[in-house]
This record gives sequence, C-alpha cells and structure tokens, in this order.
Amino acid sequence: MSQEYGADQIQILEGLEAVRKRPGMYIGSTSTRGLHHLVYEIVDNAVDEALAGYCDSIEVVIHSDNSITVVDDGRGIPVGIQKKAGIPAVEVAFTILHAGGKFGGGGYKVSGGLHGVGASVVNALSQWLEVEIRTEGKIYKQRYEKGKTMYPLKVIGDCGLEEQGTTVTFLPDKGIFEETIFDYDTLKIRLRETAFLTKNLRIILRDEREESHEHVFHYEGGIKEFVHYLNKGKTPLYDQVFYCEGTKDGVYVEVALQHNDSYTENIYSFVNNINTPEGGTHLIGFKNALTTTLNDYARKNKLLRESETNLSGEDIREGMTAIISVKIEEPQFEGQTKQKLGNSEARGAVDGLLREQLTYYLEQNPGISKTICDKSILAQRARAAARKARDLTRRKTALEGMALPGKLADCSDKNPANCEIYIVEGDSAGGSAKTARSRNTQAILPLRGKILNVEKARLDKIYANAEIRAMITAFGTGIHDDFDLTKLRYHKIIIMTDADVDGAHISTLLLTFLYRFMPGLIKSGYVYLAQPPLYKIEKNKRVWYAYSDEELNSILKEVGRDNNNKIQRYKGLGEMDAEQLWETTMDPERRVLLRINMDEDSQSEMDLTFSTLMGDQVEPRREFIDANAKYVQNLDI
Ligand code: 1YM
Repeated sequence: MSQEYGADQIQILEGLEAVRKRPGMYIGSTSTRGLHHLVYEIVDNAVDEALAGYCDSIEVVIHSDNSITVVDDGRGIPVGIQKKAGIPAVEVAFTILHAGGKFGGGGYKVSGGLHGVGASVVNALSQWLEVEIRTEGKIYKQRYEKGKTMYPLKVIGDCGLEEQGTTVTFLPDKGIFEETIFDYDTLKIRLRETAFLTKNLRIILRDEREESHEHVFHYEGGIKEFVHYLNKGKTPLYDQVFYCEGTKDGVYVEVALQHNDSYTENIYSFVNNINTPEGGTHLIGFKNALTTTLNDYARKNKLLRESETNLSGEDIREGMTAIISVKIEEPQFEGQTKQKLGNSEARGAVDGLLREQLTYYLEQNPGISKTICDKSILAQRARAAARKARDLTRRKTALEGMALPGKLADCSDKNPANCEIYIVEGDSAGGSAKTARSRNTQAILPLRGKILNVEKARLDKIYANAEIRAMITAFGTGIHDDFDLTKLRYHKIIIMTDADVDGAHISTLLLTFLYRFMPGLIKSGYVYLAQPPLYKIEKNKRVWYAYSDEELNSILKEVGRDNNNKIQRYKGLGEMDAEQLWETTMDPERRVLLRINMDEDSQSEMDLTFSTLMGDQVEPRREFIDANAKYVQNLDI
C-alpha cells in the first residue's frame, strides 16, 4: 500500500465518521423520518437514472429483518477505476462524502436536500450495505460495514449482456436511529408520488415481513394522473385535466390542473422530483401566467365587463388542484429550509409555456373556460364579502380591546408556555370541565354542536361563524395572512370530545379547521386530542378506568369477573362528574393526550386525507375509512 493511498483512506474514513457523528446534519434527523430518508436517497439515484433515460423499472423490497433492497435496470454504477481516487467509481460513490456530483453529461442531476451525497451517507449510517452491479455480462459486488469497505470490488458471476442495473441492499444502523422498523405506508406514499412525477417509470414496492403487501405504481399520464388522484374525493368542475409540457431556456416544464367545487387551493410544486413546499420562481411563473391568461380570456370574451375589476390570482385558484414540475440542470435552493427554487430562468420558462398553452386550451374549450371564469367571479364576490366580515371582526376586536369570547373561561396565568385551552363540545361537558379544571393554567372554551365544515364553506361564511370566531380570538394568533404564532395564548390546544362517532366527527371538523387555517399550530406540535375513558369499573369501592375494550378486558381479568363489578360505559363527557373528568382526562399527572403530527414529507397525502374525510363524496370516504379502520380507532390522525 502506497503512502498516498493510506492517506486517502484516512480521509475517507474521517468523512464518513463525520456523518456518523452528526447524522442529523446529513439526513435531517435520526427519527423514523430520517430512517425513511435513507430509502429515498438510494431510490433517488435510481430515479436520476430513469430521468436520464436509461432505467424504466425500480423495485423496493422491505425484508423481514427490516433491511431494504433497491433494484434498478439502469446502466449500473460505473465500476471502472476513478483516476483521482484510484478506486472504482462505485466505491467512490459509496465511501467518499461529496462524491455525489455525477460524472459525465446528460440528464438532470437531482440535487435536493443532500446535493447528491446520498449513497455515501446511507452507507455511513448502515450496519452493512451491499451493492451489486450488472454490466457488460458481469456481476460485480462490494460490501461495506458502517461505511468501511470490506473487500475490493469483485466479480461474482456472469449475466446476460442485456441484463444491466444496480442493486443496493442495506440495514440501517440500530446504534444511530431511534427506530429501525420501516413503515410500509410511508414508503408507499412517497414512492407513489415519485412515480406520478416520472411518467412511465414503474415502481414496485414489496413487503416481505409478516403482513406481506405489494404495490405497483406506473402512470403513463404522469402528473395529469396525479391531479386526477388528488381530486378523487371531490367533484371536478370539468372532466379533462389541463396538461402541458415543454422545454424553454433549458428548463423542462410540466403543468397539470383541474378545478373542483371546493374552496381550497391545492398546488404542489416540484423541482427535479423534489417537493418545494415554499415554492419559488417556478411557482411565481405559474401564478403569473394563470392570472394573466384567464383575465385576458375573460375580457376578450366579455365574461368580465369593462367596469369590473380584474380577477385576482386567489379567485382563479379557488378549488384548483395543480402540479407544477420542472427539471433543471443546476437548481439553486434558497430560503431557510432550502426548499424554495431560486433560478430566474424557471420563472420565465413556466410563465411563457403556460401562457401559450393555456390560451390555446381556453380557446379550444369554451365550455370549460366559462366554467372556470364563472367560478372565479363567484369567488371574487365571496372574497369581497369575506373581507368585509373580516374587517368588521378586526374593527370590533380593536374597539373592544381584543375582547375574549364570552363563553371562554380563561386561566389566570398569562405565560402561554404554562397555559392550555380545552375546546369542549357542548355546554354540559363545558360546565363539568369548568368546575374540574385547574384555573391557574387551564382555560375552557365550550362550543355548541357541530362546527362548520370548512372544506365545504366559503371564506365569508367561515369568518361569520360564531364558534370559529370564538376560537380565533381565544387563541390570539389571527388567521391566514395575519397568522402570528408568537401571539398564541396557549401552548396546548386540547380538543376534548365524546368518545363516540359524533365526538370523532367533531374532532375531525376541528382538526380540519386548524389544518387549513392555522397549520402552524399543528406543525409546532401545539394541538392535542384528549382521551376520555370509555368505561368505569367499580369493585369494592375501588375504581378503574378503561380507555379501550382491550383495556376493559384486561382490567376485568385482573380484578375477577363477578357480580361485585359495576361497569359503566360512558356515552359522553357529560355523564362524568367534574371530579371524574379531572381524574381521567384533565389532570396533567394522569391524563393521556394524543399529539397531532404533520408528516411534512407527504403534504399532498395529508391534504387528500382531510378532503376525503370532510369532502362531499361518500364512496371515496367509505373506501378511506375501510382502508384505515385500524388507525381511525385510535384517532391517531
Ligand atoms: C439502486 C440504486 O444508484 N443507480 C445508478 C446510479 C448511477 C448510475 C446509474 C450512473 C450514473 C452515471 C453514469 C452518470 C450513479 N453513478 C454514480 C457515479 N441505483 C443506482 N445507476 N453511469 C451510471 O451520472 O454519469 C453515482 S450514482 F458517480 F459513480 F457515476
């Protein structure tokens, strides 16, 4: 071994050692989110190969020991010696940090969060990793343990000349991750999205653990089918999804959109298949073109009179589902979280292409165009009414000096970090809760009956709704553009409803409202569900509470099933007296709270969940509830 080679090796190990020391810096976290990111990193390399036009099938397998295999049918990672490092390119890719920058030209380099350092990071964080490459009639193999090369790349057999591709198998390091069990549904959602974004690519996901599953994702229509899928639970206003694609200034652009009869806008933008939740230049180009083109069309065809003001972008986007996907050679990501596209050429490319193609589409489909314009004009009127209602609320609160809602029993402590607010269904439960609470830190806001379903109401109605206004003023944060998390008056917002179907429905309505109008509360982890017990068991003056049927059975087993038992099934919170409510559901020392999480990796799926649960189509909702029955029981949304 030459001196230089030794020095290089040391440098390599130091590189990967840094990843093992600070895994969070490279994959975001060591929670299950980070764990799943390992799979995405390897899959992304295969997707890059598909985008470059060499691979059309990717298979992902979860093995029974929770190791993962990813197989593609691309060219295979190069096995030739890389001059600078003196080792095969594949070994460079897996053992040298920042070796992600691909060699050779052509195609689009996906450089999202990790800027292509994916393979080496996954290797560093795996107990072991094996790579197999099929190329030019030979099968090559190399194994690493915790990032260290176990033997030089070797040939382990022959294969057909046409048989080519890469297989990577790895086992995440238990010493690094808090959790090493993969969740099938999490991978399913992400891989489905990837397949939608890569027309014609076939992605197969298979689970070899106890409950074996398999899904195949293959969409010839790409993002057009994605829009269709996202509008599944809704009523589209016209059948045909608008779709266009093209390349301008080196930027490949695809846009798909369709309106439905709801009032929410669902727009997702992607750069090289990476979600850009904060948007950026491509999204600005999209919004510009959409607003200008529709206003031009509406004026030209006298759908908008001269005396009337232009439609705003928001009016046109009401009830619209859209995907904007661009592929670009050297994406620049900006903003604090690096999730915002900065390349100025993307703006012009999307704007130009969409203007051209949408104008043509509107002219060819006058029926659809009129539907879109009519909907936008209605939205414009409703928005004017909503503005009035909102200004009124603002002025009122200003006049009354931020008067808190009359029904609110506030707490005396004014430090938000110590304070919690219980949103309680019904006056009677509200009454018990007010008696039961610890006045110092617990506030109670009783709501009457079912709150408004915000998925089915326009803004003006939402702002006019008394229960919703009560929540907005009690929280103190404001809403929408005025939302300010620092003004939040309670760091725990606890939804407390009956443990029955109606209660679950009310919780869902409340969560939908919070998700759509104050997502910041959920993202920051301030929203909780209280868990009232289902049963009270009494025997010889001793009392137990059970929060599920299983718990009831195990308590009965323990105390003995005989005539001395008194079992009471609680139908509602109102049946509990204040003391029982305190003991079981409100006492911070004894209660169980479910914190509501938001999976930031699959925002489109989260939107779909809410619109399916709260939308107006019965069939998709039933399918959803059937498919998720085991989760719904826990209400762990
Ligand atoms: C299951 C994971 O990594 N496939 C894959 C990776 C590469 C190539 C093909 C590839 C890329 C290029 C040329 C190029 C990578 N190569 C490298 C590096 N599947 C998986 N398939 N030839 C083959 O980009 O020019 C890194 S990834 F750097 F070694 F070339």
